[in-house]
Amino acid sequence: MKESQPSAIFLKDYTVPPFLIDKTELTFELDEAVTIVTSRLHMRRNPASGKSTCPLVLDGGEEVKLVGVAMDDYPLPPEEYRISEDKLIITATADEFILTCETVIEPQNNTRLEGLYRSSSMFCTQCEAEGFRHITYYLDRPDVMSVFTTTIIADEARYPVMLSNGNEVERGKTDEGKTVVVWHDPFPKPAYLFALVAGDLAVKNDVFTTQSKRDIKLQIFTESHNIDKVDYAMEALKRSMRWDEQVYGREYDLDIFMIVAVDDFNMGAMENKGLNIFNSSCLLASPETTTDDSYLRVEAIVAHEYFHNWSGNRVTCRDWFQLSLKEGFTVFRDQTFSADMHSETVKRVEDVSFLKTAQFAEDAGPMAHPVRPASFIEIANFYTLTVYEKGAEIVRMIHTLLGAEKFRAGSDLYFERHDGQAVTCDDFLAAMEDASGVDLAQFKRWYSQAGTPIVTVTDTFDEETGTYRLTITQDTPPTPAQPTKLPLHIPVRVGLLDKQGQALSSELNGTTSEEHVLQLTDSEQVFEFSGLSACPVPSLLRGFSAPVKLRYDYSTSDLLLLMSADADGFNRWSAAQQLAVNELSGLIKQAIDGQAFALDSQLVEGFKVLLGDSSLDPAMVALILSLPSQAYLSELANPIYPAAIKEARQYLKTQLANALRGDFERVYHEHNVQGAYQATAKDIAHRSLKNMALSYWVETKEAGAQQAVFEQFQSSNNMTDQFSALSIAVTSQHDKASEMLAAFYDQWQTEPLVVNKWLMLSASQESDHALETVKGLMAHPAFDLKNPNKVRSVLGGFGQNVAGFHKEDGSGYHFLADQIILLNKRNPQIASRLCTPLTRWRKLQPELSLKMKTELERIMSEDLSKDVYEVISKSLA
Ligand code: B3K
Ligand code: ZN
Repeated sequence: MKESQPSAIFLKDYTVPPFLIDKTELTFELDEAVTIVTSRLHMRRNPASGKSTCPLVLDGGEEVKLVGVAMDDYPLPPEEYRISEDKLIITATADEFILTCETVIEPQNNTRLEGLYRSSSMFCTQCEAEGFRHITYYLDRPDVMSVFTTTIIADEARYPVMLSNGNEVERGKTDEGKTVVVWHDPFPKPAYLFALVAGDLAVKNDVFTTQSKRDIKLQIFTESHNIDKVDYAMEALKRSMRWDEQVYGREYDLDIFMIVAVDDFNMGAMENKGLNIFNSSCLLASPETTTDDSYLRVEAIVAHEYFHNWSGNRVTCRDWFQLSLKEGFTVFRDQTFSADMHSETVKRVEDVSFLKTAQFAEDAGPMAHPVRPASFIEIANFYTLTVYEKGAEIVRMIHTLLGAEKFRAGSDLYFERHDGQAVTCDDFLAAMEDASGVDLAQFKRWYSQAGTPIVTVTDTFDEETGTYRLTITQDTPPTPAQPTKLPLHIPVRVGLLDKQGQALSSELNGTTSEEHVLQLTDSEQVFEFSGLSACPVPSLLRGFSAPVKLRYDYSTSDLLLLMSADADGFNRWSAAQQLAVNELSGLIKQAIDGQAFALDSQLVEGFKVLLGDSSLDPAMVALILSLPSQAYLSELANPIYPAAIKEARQYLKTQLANALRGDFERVYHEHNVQGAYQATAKDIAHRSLKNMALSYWVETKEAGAQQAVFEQFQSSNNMTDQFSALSIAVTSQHDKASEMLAAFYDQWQTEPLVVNKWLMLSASQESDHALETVKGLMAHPAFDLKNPNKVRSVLGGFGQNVAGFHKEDGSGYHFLADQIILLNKRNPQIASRLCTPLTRWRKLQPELSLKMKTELERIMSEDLSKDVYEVISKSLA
């Protein structure tokens, strides 16, 4: 352990920057050995700061070597500046001046993948949140916005493509014959949106004509062997540009929009102004190599990054505590876009299912934090499901409370009022309030209060008056640093059904309707619905109108009714999930207690009706049939018995398979899409139901089903079907599973993105020697510790491997801890992400919990990066 540990910074300590940078001129001399970066910063004291004498303190990384520094072109003598760890401090400055710094970096040795680094044979950057300081000294904070001009000097033969933000304004040669390209971005931006790319890249060109009839040049760059896989992303980009005009009235501003795909990237993609950089796994797509899920992901991420051009770039964050200002809003925008492109209900189910599994778990763990955190040690740790997904839920609730029209007026006002500014979540809410007249004062607490509220509903019916009363309470459990909670403003969308499943109209507060939005603002409230002739079945929290845990004592018959008849598609799924959860809870308990399994047959009946109803959207049927995941059941459990959960799920799946074997076989054949692959909602829906049916049918162990899996694996013309067959074979322990895995690798070994899927699946294969398998994968030629996608595939796959990861002797935890220690210094962001499964230790069954804790303590005794230190220390606190 280090002598002094990293400390936290606090939102309450925010002060405006003492200096501003009006113009930033950068020159990069790119070379394999060293890269020289020269900056000319046109600076002045910030009149708003009120500090007229303070020194100038610039951020830098420890690896940035300062060669020279000059003020208004006069070199500064050593006594006028000093370097202290990661800061360059200049003692005295004028009120306005040009600061020149010459610095040297070694991008080829940058394994953190923050700042300027190499991926394959190219140079690329990642600056959000605080990567720019690893390039040169700067005021690396989002409220310092500057107009950037970037000159790139490099050898044309190796780097024929040289890109930065904005427009290319000049191209020429140096005396030594190197190529010089100058880019200028007229829109002031914080350094986190800076980007540079240089390499030997292929390009796909296109044009988009905006609503005001401006032609925008669109370019997607990849290494040449991938350029045949960008057509889908290009079409998705054009759909996004049109959608943002139509739904938000937002037109693109520059004359050119570029995207570059790189193989080595810490996360999905980055919205740099005019030059988005993508993890190739989130951009490339072809029918043979890409699954339906990945197609949809490419579309959603292309849209997300594009939408940031307004929600993030034109209007940015004042400080990193406000991260959800741009991320929550942009996730909401991309979710709505995907819903509009495909099926609204399917999209909502997928998003909510993810939120309830992963964000709820985060909210219940040691890293729980508000959507606008009050403090952090390392901001990179706060690109979380809470900031992104719960942040999007907050924006969705505002949309529900205001209605579509007023919400649009609010977003128009927000963009108009704050264009070119760095602002706060409060500014966003103020625009929404001012444009709508809706009071969001209490609602604001959603930004500052962590934890998932529990909303409990009870009801009574008065036969005489025909009045139905819902009593609703809310309670948010304590989270780290927030022991007590205040009531939130929670919109609860409710409909009522009669016992035949017909929608009922009722009156609430003078409004008669089949659906009401209840405004829950107190810790307990009563809502009275009148005009009813019998006690209804309530359909609560329709569309998941708030990110809460709903408790209502539904009978099995109520759930079956909602599942088959509710007007709200989302709640049909939700009822089915609840039925399955109820069933599984009993089975898990039986597994823990070592009792024989006993199954209630109601779910079988429900599923039978579902499988026989050809009027339903096959994608919805597939979602309803997919049993609650191991991860979701773990989130619900306390303590978690991983093996019991797995056993119970497996038992239920097999029982359903045996009871409905004929239905699954029939549905499998009925939904077998023929013809050329298309990533359309319709075809995706059929494939998802077909493969869901196959995953059940195979559990019967019938020869026909085994054969169907093998044939589908061998003869599919698309990756969705081939990979589904392979996953089904691995999960169901098909006789040929190992043979198929080997064949799959042979077939796809030259396609890294497919190999990553193979790594993930191989690492997740349950067996007593899973750990040896994973160690073998890490020694495999296809593995590369420097590549985050590969690390995520193998260790992510292993994390889902119950037999391997949760082995009783603790060897799975020990192994993961070893990898975290190994990556801690090389790539702190990835190391920190790998800690997530270990943060759940307090909820695990006692024997496993202790073993996990031991590993956390072992990691804690190392010399840790800020990233890993924060997660581990908070987990042990
Ligand atoms: N804004 C980036 C995330 C950057 C993460 C840095 N650790 C991608 C996105 O959310 O669009
Ligand atoms: Zn984003």
